[in-house]
Amino acid sequence: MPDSLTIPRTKVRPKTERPKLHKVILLNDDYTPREFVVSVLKAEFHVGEDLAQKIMITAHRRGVCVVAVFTKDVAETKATRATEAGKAKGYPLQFTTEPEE
Ligand code: NFA
Repeated sequence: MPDSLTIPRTKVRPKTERPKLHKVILLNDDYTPREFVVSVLKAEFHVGEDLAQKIMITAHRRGVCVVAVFTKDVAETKATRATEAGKAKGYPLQFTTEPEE
């Protein structure tokens, strides 16, 4: 019998699938104060003042802005926590998630 049929491969190809990333998206609204949006971005997403301002103003002008990407669970947890932070103050602030292409 030829070796190719009897000798098992010893070099195993490491098959590590990357988890699909999900975007957290900030939605604009007419009521949540800009400074509050910035404070939530800093607290929940650990971005600095300048980037938080940039994300907030982009959502304000364009309607939506991608905040960051994470694994599905982390994205959903952060979006929920950030939305709850607004709700706790009576604001309609909303964060959603969607899978990356
Ligand atoms: N549009 C809000 C305002 O003018 C600010 C805002 C920005 C809210 C981004 C939500 C998201 N006060």
